[in-house]
Amino acid sequence: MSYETILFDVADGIATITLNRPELLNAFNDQMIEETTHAFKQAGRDDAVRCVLLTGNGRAFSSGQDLADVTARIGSFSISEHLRHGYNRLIATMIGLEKPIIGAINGVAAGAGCGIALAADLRIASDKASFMLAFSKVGLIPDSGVNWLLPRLVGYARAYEMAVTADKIPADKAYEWGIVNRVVPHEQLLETALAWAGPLAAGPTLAYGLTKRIMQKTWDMSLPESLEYEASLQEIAGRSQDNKEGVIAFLQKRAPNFSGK
Ligand code: T3D
Repeated sequence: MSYETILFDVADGIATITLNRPELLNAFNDQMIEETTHAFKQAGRDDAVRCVLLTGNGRAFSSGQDLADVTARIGSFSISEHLRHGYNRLIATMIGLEKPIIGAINGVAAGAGCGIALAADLRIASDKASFMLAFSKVGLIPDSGVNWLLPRLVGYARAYEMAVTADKIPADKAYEWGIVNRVVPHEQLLETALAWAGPLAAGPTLAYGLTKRIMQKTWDMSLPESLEYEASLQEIAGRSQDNKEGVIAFLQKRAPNFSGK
């Protein structure tokens, strides 16, 4: 598939997806939702990709749903169907992708753009970035996974505050609240994100993926269930080439050469 609304590049084990409608602050139309979902699926299928970097072109990460598109549809349009066929598939694809996703948040992440930023596993924010649940400004509830992802990161009170005020949470506050892992000067964002992605792309991809799977599932489990699930996934990790290589490398006092398998 050739892309028109995003850029997609694979190098050194890292797939970089760049949201690319800068004149509209990377607002999502249907084509961009479709292409971004396709790119994440492609990154999942390609064994050469072991880490994904998601960022935005221009001064925003994403301003969320393209509101001009919404206006054009009034009358003949079901939001629930739009979510089911669009954002829900994108978020589920990101969450289900068993490779680390780094969000390099270059500017405002609003509405669905905020949900998509939150669906990354790690977030590095430029000091110009901000997070905004713009939904209530247009009379909507949060969607795109926000109601599942955000309270888990910041707790109910802060998540609800963000939803009802629609205030922009600047990068330093987002760091303090646990929304982002790092804040860096704007001009160092991509360089820092790539410096983080490099070692992840050379890491034990299978173990990283299983870790992502279990850390999402244990929210709904009791401790005994979680312990049992750990044991079953560790059985898989423990049979991997990377487990063997990691142990041998340790004993030989050298850096491991992980294959991701
Ligand atoms: O249909 C469904 O499935 C429902 C799903 C909904 C999910 C959602 O995402 S709902 C929330 C949608 N997003 C918003 O409500 C945010 C709207 N944008 C803003 O509030 C502001 O643009 C920002 C706070 C993000 C940034 O403000 P600022 O002052 O830095 O930029 P600006 O001047 O407002 O925007 C620059 C241009 O981008 C401007 O166009 P112009 O005047 O230069 O021709 C603006 O209209 C355009 N733009 C920004 N956001 C959107 C947009 N155009 C369409 N859709 C947008 N979301």
